[in-house]
Amino acid sequence: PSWTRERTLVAVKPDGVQRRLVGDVIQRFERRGFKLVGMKMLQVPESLLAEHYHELRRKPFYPALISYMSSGPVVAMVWEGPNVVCASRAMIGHTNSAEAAPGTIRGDFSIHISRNVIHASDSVEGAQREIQLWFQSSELVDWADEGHHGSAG
Ligand code: DGI
Repeated sequence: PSWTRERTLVAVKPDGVQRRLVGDVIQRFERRGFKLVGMKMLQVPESLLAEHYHELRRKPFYPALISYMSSGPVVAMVWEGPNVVCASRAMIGHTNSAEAAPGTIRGDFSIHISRNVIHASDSVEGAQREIQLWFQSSELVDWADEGHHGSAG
C-alpha cells in the first residue's frame, strides 16, 4: 500500500461485552473499510491493566478504573488501515460520554465516563506500545486484502 501500515488497539470494555455491543463495534470498523488483523476475548490480568493505564496510576479514579476493567471479559482487536489511529479515536468519540457526539460509539451507547464501552489507542506510538502489550506477534494475522470489500484501493 502507499500508506505506511498503521495499526491500532481497540478493546470493547466489560460493559460493552455485557451489553452485546461487540458485533456493532466490529461492524462499524469493517464498514469503514479497516482490516481486522487480530482479535481475542480475555479476562484482562491486573498486571496488563497496570501497564496499559500506567500514566493514570495516580489519578483518583484509577482504582475504580482497574476494578471496572477487571469486572468481566474484554474483546481486544487490532485494526489496520490508513490513519486508523486518528480515525478510530473519532469513531469512538470523546472520553467523557457526556461530550461524545451522537454517531460515535460512546455518543450512541454511553452516558458516563466510567462506563464508556470502548478503548482505542490515542497516538501511533501509543498504539505500537499497546499492541505489543496486548498481543503476541503470532496472534496478528497479515492476510492479503484482495479488494472484495468494495472500497477503492
Ligand atoms: O483514551 P481514553 O479512554 O479516551 O481516555 P484516557 O486514556 O484519558 O482514560 C482512560 C479511561 O479512564 C477512560 O476511558 C475512562 C477513565 N477515565 C478517564 N478520566 C476519568 C476517567 N474515569 C473517571 N471516573 N473520571 C475521569 O475523570
